[in-house]
Amino acid sequence: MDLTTVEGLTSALEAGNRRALARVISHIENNTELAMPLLAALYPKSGRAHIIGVTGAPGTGKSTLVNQLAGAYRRRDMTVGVIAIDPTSPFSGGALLGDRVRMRDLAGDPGVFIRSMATRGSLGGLAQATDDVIMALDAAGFDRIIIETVGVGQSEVEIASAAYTTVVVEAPGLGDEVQAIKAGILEIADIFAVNKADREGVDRTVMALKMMLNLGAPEKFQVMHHGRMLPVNLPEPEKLPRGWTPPVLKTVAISGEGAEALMEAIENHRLYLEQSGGRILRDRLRAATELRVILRDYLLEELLARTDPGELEILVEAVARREVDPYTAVRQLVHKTAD
Ligand SMILES: Nc1nc2c(ncn2[C@@H]2O[C@H](COP(=O)(O)OP(=O)(O)OP(=O)(O)O)[C@@H](O)[C@H]2O)c(=O)[nH]1
Ligand SMILES: [Mg+2]
Repeated sequence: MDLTTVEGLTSALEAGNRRALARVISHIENNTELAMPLLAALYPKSGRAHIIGVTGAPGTGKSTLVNQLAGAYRRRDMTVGVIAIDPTSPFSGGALLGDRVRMRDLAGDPGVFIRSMATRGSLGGLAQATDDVIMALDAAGFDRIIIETVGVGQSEVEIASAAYTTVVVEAPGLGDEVQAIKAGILEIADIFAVNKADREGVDRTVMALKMMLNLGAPEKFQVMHHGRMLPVNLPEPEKLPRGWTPPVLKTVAISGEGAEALMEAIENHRLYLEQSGGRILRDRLRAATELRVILRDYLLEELLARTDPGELEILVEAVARREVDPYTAVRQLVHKTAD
């Protein structure tokens, strides 16, 4: 099998060749010449996997829980791809692992593929590369794809838009419960896992979450998708499906307690999305966002390639000296290159 061509890589990847998959991912991450033709070849073969985001504050037990979740899916004979976006994750190797034995089991299992991605580089770049790697795993035939991200800053929101089901992991004893439960998390959570349920204070955390859910009563499927208005013709808000209340589950990732129930909750949410039309809606929202992002980057690149660097420099100078405002400068640039 020729793993140096698009055709060779694509057919090997589809046949379940893990080395081919790893190579495809490297091409995507390094944005090589093969990246775009590979993405084009693989895209029509994707769209089958259920994509699960797992996010939460540092150290809440996300990796340990993802481990258990992957194990639960394996016991149901489903294949699992894991992407850890977190430099300190045990998945990236070296770091301490909650349960080494289980992890070793997973690592030797051909039904599981684990890949970590570094958070370096721009957020937008990472989000796009992540979407592309998810797509490659999807095309490779994994039934479930789990993405772990640390919930600091915006990244969890970005990643949540790639997932169909977002699990937010909380842990007791993070101090003031209401503070630990970050604003905005209610809008992205489809399921809450209160991990480290073997520790004191777990019921208080569960209570606090349930209270916030009742108070906030967030409505999924609003036109504002993850806080952003999307440019797509959506059904009337009142016609949008409702009726998913995020369950709050207790888990003990180090023992595996609750992992099975968490998997079932994820599967329930998957069914809910399918039956309510939510999956189709999310696909459209994602396509709209993705197209806009790629279009923006593409147009910028094209325009800059056609622009004389000297001329750009002159404009930059003029704007810096306040001789021209940046809006007029942009219009000048665009119209000049359009001719
Ligand atoms: N007591 C207890 N400890 C746990 C549990 N789950 C995980 N831990 C421990 O918590 C620590 C952090 O676990 P990780 O799985 O690395 O947490 P994480 O959220 O992935 O951490 P980051 O990726 O660094 O944000 C480890 O020492 C785990 O063994 C649990 O259910 N109970
Ligand atoms: Mg981790």
